[in-house]
Amino acid sequence: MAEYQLYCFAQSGNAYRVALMLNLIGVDWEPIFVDFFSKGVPRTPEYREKINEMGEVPVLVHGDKKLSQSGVCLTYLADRSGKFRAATEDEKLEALRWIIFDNQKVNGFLGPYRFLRTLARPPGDPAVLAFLKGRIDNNLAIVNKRLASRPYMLGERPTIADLSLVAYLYYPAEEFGFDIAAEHKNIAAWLDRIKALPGWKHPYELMPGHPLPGR
Ligand SMILES: N[C@@H](CCC(=O)N[C@@H](CS)C(=O)NCC(=O)O)C(=O)O
Repeated sequence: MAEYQLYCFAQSGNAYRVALMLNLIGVDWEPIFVDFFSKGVPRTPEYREKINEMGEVPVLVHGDKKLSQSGVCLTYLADRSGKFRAATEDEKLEALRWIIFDNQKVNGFLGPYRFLRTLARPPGDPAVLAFLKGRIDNNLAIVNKRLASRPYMLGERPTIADLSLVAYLYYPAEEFGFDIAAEHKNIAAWLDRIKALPGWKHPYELMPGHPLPGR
């Protein structure tokens, strides 16, 4: 058994944050496939009882520790490995600030938007999609502006704030119906910088479950 296990599935950008971090820090890890699309596993009482009472992936298992919320998992891995860590107290607070903004407003809207537009059967209500798209454009512009004057979210080096914010940003543009990198040039350059880090892999390479059967 690998040192770390990650409950995940390929389409989950929330899980990708942690899968990517595990790969970038070069630890021994393995994915445990959670069948969300055909079996709704995270919604089952068994999953909530045994794996995560919040009914979500990712869940990171390390020895007798079982962690959920990608921001918590990233913090744990950064503290243990010393990599992608926010170093000073100010930097830690700054990383947390961006992780919360990301979870709620950047990928927190982008994930449901892509799900409702492309993956849900039946697809979501157009009015809901229009609301989400408006918020996404606004919030990606905030990140793009931030990246105009620094290579990474906190400054000169990549941290867990960056690894949180890339959650859904490498998935194909067709899945969103718009091209994030083409519309936000600083985000595009930043995504390329992160992609060049040793150990980077695409979410569909890192986590099981792609392509979805019958799609
Ligand atoms: N803030 C959480 C979000 C986790 C989350 O929403 N995960 C989705 C998959 S992408 C999930 O498990 N959803 C279960 C459901 O909708 O029932 C994190 O960052 O870990």
